[in-house]
Parts: sequence; structure tokens; C-alpha cells
Amino acid sequence: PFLINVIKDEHFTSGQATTTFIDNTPSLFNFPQMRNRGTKTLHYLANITVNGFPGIEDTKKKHYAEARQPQLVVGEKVRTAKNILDEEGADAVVDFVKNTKEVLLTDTTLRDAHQSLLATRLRLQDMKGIAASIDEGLPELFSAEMWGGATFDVAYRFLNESPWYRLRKLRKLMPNTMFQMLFRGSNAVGYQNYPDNVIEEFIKVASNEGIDVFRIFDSLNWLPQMEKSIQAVRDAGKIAEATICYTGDILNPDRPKYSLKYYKDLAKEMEATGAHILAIKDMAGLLKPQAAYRLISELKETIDLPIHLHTHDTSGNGIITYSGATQAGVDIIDVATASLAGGTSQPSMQSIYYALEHGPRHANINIKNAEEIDHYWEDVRKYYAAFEAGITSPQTEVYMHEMPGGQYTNLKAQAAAVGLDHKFDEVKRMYRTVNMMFGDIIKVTPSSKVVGDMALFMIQNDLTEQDIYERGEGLNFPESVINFFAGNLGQPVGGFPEKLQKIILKGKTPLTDRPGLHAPAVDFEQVKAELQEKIGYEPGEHEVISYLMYPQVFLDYQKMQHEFGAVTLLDTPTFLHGMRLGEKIELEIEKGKTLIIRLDDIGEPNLSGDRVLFFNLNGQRREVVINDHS
Ligand code: 3PY
Ligand code: ZN
Repeated sequence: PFLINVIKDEHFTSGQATTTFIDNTPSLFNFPQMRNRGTKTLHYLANITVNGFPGIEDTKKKHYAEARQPQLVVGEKVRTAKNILDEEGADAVVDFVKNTKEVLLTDTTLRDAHQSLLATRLRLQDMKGIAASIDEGLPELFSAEMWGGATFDVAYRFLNESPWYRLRKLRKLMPNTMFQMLFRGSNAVGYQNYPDNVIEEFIKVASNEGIDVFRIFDSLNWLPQMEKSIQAVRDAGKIAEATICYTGDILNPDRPKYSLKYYKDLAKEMEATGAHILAIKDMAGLLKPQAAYRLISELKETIDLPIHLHTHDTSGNGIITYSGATQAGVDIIDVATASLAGGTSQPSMQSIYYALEHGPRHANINIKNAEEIDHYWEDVRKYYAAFEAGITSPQTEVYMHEMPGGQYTNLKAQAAAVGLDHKFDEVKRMYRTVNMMFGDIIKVTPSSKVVGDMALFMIQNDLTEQDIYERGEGLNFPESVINFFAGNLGQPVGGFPEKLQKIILKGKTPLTDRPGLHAPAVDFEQVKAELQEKIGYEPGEHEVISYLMYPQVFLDYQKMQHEFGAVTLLDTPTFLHGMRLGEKIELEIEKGKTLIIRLDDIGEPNLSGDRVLFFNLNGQRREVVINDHS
């Protein structure tokens, strides 16, 4: 069967297979699964139909029309930023950006937009339906942000999907678009510090798999936590965006800690690392329009790197902020397609287009194509209704609590999980209090999680700031908070508040230098052997990395794959809600091989709660027994 798999592989038959081909083509090894894919799929469908999808209360499957496909106008072939990178390298892309008069756009739809609006739940199946159209219809984009941040962990954990497989598939469908990822410096795509050689290996493999632009930040803006990553990206021949996370308000004289001077000094330091681009990451959407104008103007005078601005539209001011930044000379801005824009997501691509139209720095994209592509997203968003956070209007309170766009909805869910949903206003105020107790820190993953955990902890236990100082010795603080004060995320701007640090660490000595200096290098061969033992086959280098980042999550994913097979291919309503009685679905599991599945009957539960589901699979009657957990 191995040989048959090989000779049927498109890549092999096209003559492009090299000696790494077998390593890099795990589908060759899928034959044991292939035989019983039908059975596994039925098992998944039966389970979701009876027990629902974890975290979704309303299990009823609605009727959805198929998402509209765009009618594109494709003109002359454009030489894209990706073409320049592949043909001439990273420095040529920098020159291209500098020589472009118009403002360039990064489309965040495939990453931050759904991370911020739909709990990161967007599936590959829905990305696949539009990816080629984005590549063809929007060739003027600087890049598409489609990986990193929370997507890595969520894909495995909640979607039964491999982020690497997602990357490979999209890479094939979008050969002319630069792929951008969000990389948390020494925290990679996790919430903790990883040894330097893990960081380097991650960047090497991600770059081989198709990531072109790495936006590297540190959750405390601490440069020592970013330098290794920047160097690794340079070594891989890809584009390193050194990132400053923006917090506070440079125009507010009462908030002097994060002043214009602070940002300018940091920008100079970032430039000195050899990064290609400076990114300003306004993760909460705090950069007000006039401040944006001032900040970008002064940064353009201070450094010679192109500047890439990222904001969130939480307050409703995002478009004006971009308008100010564009006037001040920002080179690239992050936008999302209209249907997944606004609110805690990025400002809308289509809106900024019209805001700048006919001006000197108008965005050079085909707006008709952008609008056509947006129809697709408008339809797809409906599938994910269960993950909507219900924020339907501008939230100017963000200027008070300063919560990142990607955290807002998450923390709301976290609060609800411990029965505090009715107290979310209090949580937001406490979030601010905690930030000030911690010395007014940069709040972005993972430091934002520390603040969120502490805020929830205090409200849950009915504690005030005063209580912490007076009774803190006897309290068991959340793990993440202890970890932060122990210096394991690095050093915050201006240092830790000593009194609080003493209370929280209870005598433990904190680190004052880079955690990576203390973390022993990982022996990849040894980890590979350990993983092989657990999963029963020789893992690829990407799987070793996933296992290092998220051991349990990765193993659980493996188990799910084993149990349910390629559920990635199911359409989203079916994936989330299962099947209606009498419904028929078609599932193309590979070219020319389609499963036609009808659900004929659902039996009553027996005494131990087991139900029989009667399916018809490609004309044959099949029964699946499933335990009803309700
Ligand atoms: C992430 O790290 O996931 C973020 O989006 C931070 O803003
Ligand atoms: Zn963001």
C-alpha cells in the first residue's frame, strides 16, 4: 500500500519529490486510517449529533446556504511581495515597501480577525474555500496573516486540526501571497518561556513550511526575549518584524510611563537588532488617532525601517487612527475583511479603502474583488454563531481596562466558566486595578493572561487591593501570577513592584536575567524517540515541535485523529452540530472518493444511555452505538 500511496501522490507524479519528500508527506502513511475512514466519520457524526460539540449549548443545526463564491476580475499579472521575496530576498522586499507610495495592507482575516471575534475557531475547511481567490484577487496585499498567536494551540485543542497541515494546504492555494505569523518571541506560540534551541528550531521549520513574515514581540517589550528570534528569522532568509507593543497614551501627560520618548528609544534599539521592519502592535486598540499621527511621524524621523501598524477597532476609532497614521507615513496597516472586521477585530479593509480613495496614499487593491471575497465571509461567519462574543457596538471602556482584542472575549468566557459572567463589568475594572498594582505593565499574551487571572482570582475570592497587601502572605495566588513575579516571562519596564513581588513569591528568589539563559537546550533526538514511543510512528520535525510546545494537547489531538479520522474535511455546520434526521451529506475524502452519508434514524437510549444511530453510507446500512451523555 505504501507504493500505491506514493505513485498516486500529485507531488510525486509531477516529479517534484526529493529525498525529503517522504518525511514531508505524512499522508503517505495514512493508509491504515484510510480503510476505516468511513467508520470513523460516522462515529464522529453520531457523537456530535447526540452529545453536541464541546462548549456549544445550542446544538440545533440550522439550514445554511452554501457560501457565495466571488466573481473576480483578474487583470494583468502583478509582481507580488511574495514573488520579490522568493526571487530577490528579504532586503528587496524592504526596498519594495520603501518605494511604494501607497499604503500597503496586511489581511488578518485568517488569524487575528477570528481570534478576536470567534474565539479563534475558524477552520481550514472554510479557509480553503476562499484562499485561492484571495491569492488571485488581491495580489497587491503585502501579506496575509494566517498563522501563529492562539491559532496554533486552538487548532489542535478545539478543532482537531493540525496547524502544520493548515499551513501546507494554504501555502499550496496561495503561492503568490506572503504568509505572516504572530510569534511571541521566547514564548513562541505558547504561554511560557522555551529554550533557545526550541525557538530557533520552530522558526526554521515554520519558515521551511511557508511562513515569510514573522512578527516577533515580547509581552513585556523586553528586547532580550526577542533577539534570538529576530536572528533566527534573518538566518532563514525571511522577514523579521521587530515589534513594539503599544500601551498607555502618549498624549496623556498623566500617563508618563509609556511616553513618546519611550517608544522612540525602543524603536532605535529594535532597528539595531537587524530587523527588517518595525511593527507597532496596538493589541488593545489604545492608539488614538492624533497619537497615531504623532507617533508615526516621529518614528519615521527616528528610524529608517518601514513601519507596519496593527490595531484593533474595539473603541470604534480604528479607521481614523489608520487615517492619521497613513498621513504620517506609515508603510503597512493591518486590516480584516469587512465581515470579520470592526469591534475587537481589525478595522475593515473595504472601509479603509474608501476612506483613503483618491488621496495621495490610497490603498492599491481591487475593491470589487475585496467586496466579492467578503460575500463569502459574510456567509461563513454565520456558521460560527455559537462562538460570537455578542459585542455589537464600540467599547470605549477599552481605554480604561486596556484589554487586548484577542483577550476580551476569552476572559469573558473564562469569567463565565467560574460563574462570574454577571460581574464582567467588575472584572474589567479589576483588570485595570491589577495592571496598576503590577506597576502598569504591557498587557499582551502571555502577560495579559497574568493580569486576567489575577483579576478573576480577586473577584472570585472577594479580595480588594488592600486585602492583597494585608493578607497576601496567606493566599494561594494563581500559577501564572507567581510565574510572572518570578521573572519567568522576563523583566517588565521599570521592574517589578517589590512589595507585591515579595508577597507573591513568599521568599522565592526571582530571576533578573533572561529565562532562556537558564533553560537547558532540548535534545530533539531524544524527544523524537519519546514521542515515537507514544504515537507509534516516527514523527516529523514539525510534530516534535508541537509536542514540545503543547505535550498533552498534541497527544490528545493524536488520539482524536485516531478515533475520528479526517473530520477536518467536514463542512463547519456538520462539524459543529452533527446531522439532522433524514439529512444527507457528501464528503470528498480525496479526489474521486466521496462518502455519501444519510442519517436515517436515532434510536432511544437503553438503560445505560446507549443509542443506536442508523446511517446509510454509500448505499449501505450502518449502525453506530453512542453513549448519550445527557
Ligand atoms: C496573541 O499573542 O495571540 C495575540 O494576538 C496578542 O495580541
Ligand atoms: Zn492583534
